Amino acid sequence: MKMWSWHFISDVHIKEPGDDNERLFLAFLKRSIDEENCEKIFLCGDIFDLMVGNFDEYKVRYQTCFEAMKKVLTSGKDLYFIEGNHDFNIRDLMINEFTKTHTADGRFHFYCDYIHLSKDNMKYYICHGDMIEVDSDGYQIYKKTVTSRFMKNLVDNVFSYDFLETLGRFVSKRSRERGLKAYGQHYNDESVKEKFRRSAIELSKKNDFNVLICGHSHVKDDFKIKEHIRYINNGYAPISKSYIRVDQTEITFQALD
Ligand SMILES: [Mn+2]
Repeated sequence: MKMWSWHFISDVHIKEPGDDNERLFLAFLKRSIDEENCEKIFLCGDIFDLMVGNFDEYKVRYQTCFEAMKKVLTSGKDLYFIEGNHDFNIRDLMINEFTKTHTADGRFHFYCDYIHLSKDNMKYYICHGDMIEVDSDGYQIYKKTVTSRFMKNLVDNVFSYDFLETLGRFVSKRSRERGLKAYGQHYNDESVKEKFRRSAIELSKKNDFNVLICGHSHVKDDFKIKEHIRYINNGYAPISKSYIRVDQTEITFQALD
């Protein structure tokens, strides 16, 4: 049997070029590229702390990250990008960068919502996590609004990059302050963990999968929903300093330093 592995990371929240979070992300990509058996690399949302709208300025600002992501493709591996709630409305930016202007041979895959994949008789449901969270009706309405066609047009054609940068930093700071109160400072809050387990259970009632891999909660978890159904969350990457590795025999957290 051919050896293979898939690597997953989310919630790195890179705030600026050269910060520790970017270093963590680059270490993840390098490790994945260097592992010969690694076939697919999944970026499951909130890789960037703020990336909204199809602005070329992001390619300049995060040039190192974009180059490293290209390297994944030139090394012959598949790269999957799922939008998070901090990096969204960027489909055109990503598709242009990794599909049209680059010889990616169909290895770059972009998703706004979730991915369903099967391998060796196992079914995987992969997403950021915000859209599966239970008891979040207000958030779902907000998400529908900010990702609507109207808002996308507004962002791309009316707002400027500088204006969005300023607004984004303000909103992001506010949501972090609220997040800290709601989710606890140490990212291992039991009530958040319990809520996401509940969300995973609900999702498993309506969708057929063996493994759910997501992020968003910032709480690391590995939970057996029932026989042959499992929920895995890598948590907030700068704290967990790990990524998820799946291969033909097991699913593990791998340390990153
Ligand atoms: Mn998130």
